[in-house]
Amino acid sequence: MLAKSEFHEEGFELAMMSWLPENVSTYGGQIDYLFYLIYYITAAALIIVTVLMVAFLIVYRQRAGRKAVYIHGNTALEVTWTVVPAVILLLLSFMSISTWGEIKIYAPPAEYEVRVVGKQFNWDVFHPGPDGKLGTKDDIKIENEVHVPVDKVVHVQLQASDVIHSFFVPNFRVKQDAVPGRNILVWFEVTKPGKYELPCAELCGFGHSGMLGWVFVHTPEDYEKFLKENQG
Ligand SMILES: [Cu+2]
Repeated sequence: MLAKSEFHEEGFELAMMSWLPENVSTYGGQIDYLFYLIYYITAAALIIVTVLMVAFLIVYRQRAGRKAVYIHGNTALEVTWTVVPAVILLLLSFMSISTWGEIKIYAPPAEYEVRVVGKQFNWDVFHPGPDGKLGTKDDIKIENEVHVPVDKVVHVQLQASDVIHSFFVPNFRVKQDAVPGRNILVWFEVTKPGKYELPCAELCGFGHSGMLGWVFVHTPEDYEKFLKENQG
């Protein structure tokens, strides 16, 4: 298993030739690492299988005077092509477990908290008001806009009021279903201020394709400004 620091090695960043949206979250590198690892393994398998198939088609094609031979299989070959993919799959599972645990199970303590409720066809977002606490009278409710500070652990209490939606922020490498009747914790820490797309990634009805929100990641000064502008 690779140490975490290796995820950010320069050589690796170059080798990825990323065509994914820019990663701006602390754990995005680990997701991308696994994504590209699986991508390159499957690409290699595709190339090997295709080349062999074409080669066998040509080499063993029907020709005058050549008789087909009956063979009963090859134990060594069969063991190899069973064991090698099994070992690769096991390795991938073990490598994914720690990343999955870090993102989905062991969230670091919240430094900022919002509540996001998916409904047909909007995101209702509740921010803590001037008292800094979520779930109080001065909460700031905005449709389709999530405002969070940069470099802080953000907890999202994810809910849905009608059908299943999916909270998807490609730049953060975050995707989580919002399920009616459940409160699901999503967390992230963003390293770069900006405005990032938040589409609903679960077909949730006729207005699904228009269900688009934005996550605004603020510097501390910008966040103060947002608070002032939205008081009361
Ligand atoms: Cu939706």
